[in-house]
Amino acid sequence: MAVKEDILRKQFPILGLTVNKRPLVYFDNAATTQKPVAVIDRLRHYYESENSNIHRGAHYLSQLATEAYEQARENIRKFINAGQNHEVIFTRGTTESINLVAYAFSKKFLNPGDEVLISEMEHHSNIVPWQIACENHQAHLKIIPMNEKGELRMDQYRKLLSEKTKLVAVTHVSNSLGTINPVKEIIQLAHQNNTAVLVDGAQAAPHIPIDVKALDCDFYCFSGHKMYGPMGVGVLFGKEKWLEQMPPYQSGGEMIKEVSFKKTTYNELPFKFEAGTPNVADVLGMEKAIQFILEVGHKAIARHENDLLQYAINRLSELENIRFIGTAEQRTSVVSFLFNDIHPYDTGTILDKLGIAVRTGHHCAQPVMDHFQIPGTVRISFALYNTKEEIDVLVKALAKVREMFG
Ligand code: C6P
Repeated sequence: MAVKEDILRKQFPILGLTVNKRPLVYFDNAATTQKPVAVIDRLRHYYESENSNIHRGAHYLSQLATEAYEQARENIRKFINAGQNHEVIFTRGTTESINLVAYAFSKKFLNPGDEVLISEMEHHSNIVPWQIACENHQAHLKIIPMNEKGELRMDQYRKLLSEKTKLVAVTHVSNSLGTINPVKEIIQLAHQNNTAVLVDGAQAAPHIPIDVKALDCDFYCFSGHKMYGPMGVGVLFGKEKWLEQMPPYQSGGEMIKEVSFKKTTYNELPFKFEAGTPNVADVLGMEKAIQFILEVGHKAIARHENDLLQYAINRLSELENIRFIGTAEQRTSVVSFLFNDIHPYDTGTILDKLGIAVRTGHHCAQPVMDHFQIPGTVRISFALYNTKEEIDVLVKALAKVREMFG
């Protein structure tokens, strides 16, 4: 790591907790990461010294908060290498970002008989909005299948693309399998077919650099809380050419230019898609989280997390009767498994008694569970502050789980 492990961990106060009389081992980072002091302090500073509603305020605090909010937009634009500030829309998170596109893009561009293509490994947030959109516009939802390793079947993808395909929506990294999808190739193929692409980056943003220009994606979505930032805030990147043509998603204050009872005109980008008072504090917290990631460095993060992933796979493989779900060649930070025919929930409950936080169940990816014909998995997911010692603690704890369940 660019920063020493113990110094880095000290920046996350919650990691010092004991849970059930044991030092907390937090392996639920795909659900949400913990927050560094810098982010917590940023929120405090905002509410102590800057709090005000933004835009159109004549007073000092309003100008201060507006400047901070718009500077955050600029810094986040740089982080994802978007061309223009107004292509960065602040939302409540990935779910809202996808819903915005599913509603507004579909309203403008999806017609009866058209198709939307998603993959078998999507999170429910990138399935249900498209089901609803297809239902509303008499379009069809098509599914790119995956293989037994949990990799997308690109041969099938090529076959599914047709002149009817209006949009492809795929996850950059699978939350249940850890697979990193070849999104660049997916986008190139879609564009050759005149099809727009939305990338769900919820599980990518904390681990790999995002370059929306290099990807050439039409939309990219992520959440602050999965990348060391606050909950309740996220980003939708959208190419200007689409955002300009799409109708508003929500309406009210801020998104209008002029309102009369006869006719209302809409504000310019990005405000057209930011109705109501925005979540200023959490946008600033997310900006701080991004600064934190950049300070540690993407290379150092990747090196450390890949080390952890490899170490976890090796150590867990020493256990008898462990079945890994998701063994893609390209993967990051997630290990999903079943252990000794013990129900994942039981494994998770015993691990919790031993101070270890893991997630169990279908991980909001029920089609993935259906594919593998399982009820769910035990999922461990890493962040930059996890250690190999914690993996050793987990392996020991799993031996105890086996003793208890025979
Ligand atoms: N996955 C997990 O434990 P929100 O809730 O809007 O911040 O993110 C939704 C979402 C969308 N796409 C992917 C790939 C995701 O992993 C998630 C959230 C959490 O895996 C909660 S179920």
